Amino acid sequence: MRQILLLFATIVLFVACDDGSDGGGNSSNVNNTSNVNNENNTGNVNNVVNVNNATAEVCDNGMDDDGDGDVDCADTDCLTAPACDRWLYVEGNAIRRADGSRWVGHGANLHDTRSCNRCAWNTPVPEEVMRRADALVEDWGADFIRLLLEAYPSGDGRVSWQTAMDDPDYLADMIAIVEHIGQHPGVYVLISLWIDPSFDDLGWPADATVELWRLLVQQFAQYPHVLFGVVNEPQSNFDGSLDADCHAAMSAVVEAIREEEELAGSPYHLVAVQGTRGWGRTLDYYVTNPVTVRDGDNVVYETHVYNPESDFESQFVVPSATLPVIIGEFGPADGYMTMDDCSALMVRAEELHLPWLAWTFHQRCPPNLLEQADDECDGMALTPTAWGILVRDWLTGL
Ligand SMILES: [Ca+2]
Ligand SMILES: [Ca+2]
Repeated sequence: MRQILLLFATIVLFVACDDGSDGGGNSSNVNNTSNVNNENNTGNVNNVVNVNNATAEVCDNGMDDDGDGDVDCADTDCLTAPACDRWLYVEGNAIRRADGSRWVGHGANLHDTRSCNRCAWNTPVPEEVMRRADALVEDWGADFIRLLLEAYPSGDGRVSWQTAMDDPDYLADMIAIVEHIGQHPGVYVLISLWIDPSFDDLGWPADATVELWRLLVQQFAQYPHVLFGVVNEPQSNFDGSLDADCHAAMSAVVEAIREEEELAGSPYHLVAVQGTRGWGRTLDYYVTNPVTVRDGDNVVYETHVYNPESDFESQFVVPSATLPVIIGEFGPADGYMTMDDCSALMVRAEELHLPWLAWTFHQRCPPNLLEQADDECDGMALTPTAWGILVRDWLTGL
């Protein structure tokens, strides 16, 4: 809306300044007639627009200046305002807010409009993703969301499936969703490439992934509530023999992100690199070989925990002693992790100040936080499963 108002203002200004180019002083001239109307007719629609446009939101005065119902940092006009500084930074193994306080976000994974391939066959409904984000924040108490971008190499009947590089409408939807999440004060969103045709056979980023990240950073550079998650899960490599190669592939993306941020003149966002093996689990290699791009500034390390409590020590307790660690996924999975293990994780993560994201705020992408219901792609009842109740109670109790 703000851009439309500015456009109106620009048209009015252009008309007002145009009378020198057509011989001047000709009262029958259409442009001059417009000038008269603008200056004298207070009922003129353009003048009304100008009045509104002149009252922009001031982001630190405690008032709703532009009358849209949102005050200061709660107003989207202030999303990138210095007065509402939401930039995070890494210091040692800690993630901190701009004021130096420790940041420990908690929340869940949230799928894009394709919705874990459940809604890729329907017309995209970005408002549904926004509605779920709102419920996660307002009803469940989350202040951290991992937004999962999914794309496929071919449509196979899907309505929506291409990457943000090839589908401008999809990219526009993702921008609208990220902006919407940013309207919640203090809420952060980890934009994560979850399923992407550019990944190689081991789920690593490749050249086309780097190019996609360049585009995404160009779009999201100015948003301080945004973190970037390079890929989903580097797979296999169980003996770690490919760790150095995976590290190099991750570093290439970090390098490209930093280059784009520097071009955009933005601070460095937190960039999450994922464990080098076992479906993103293992952070060992980074402990001895942290990412060194731009001295490793604002790089964080993401692990996915579907493991018994006995694995926690090696999986995130030891790595987080020196690295800033984010638990990007966890949840009950038969044979891997019980509900009790999940509870134990939340206790341990709290002691260690580790952000976590439960898997997943969805009804068909197990372990599910939501029960299945009608109208899954638009308006479904958001009823928690037993796993959902455990997470919600933790979030609302924190
Ligand atoms: Ca204000
Ligand atoms: Ca306002």
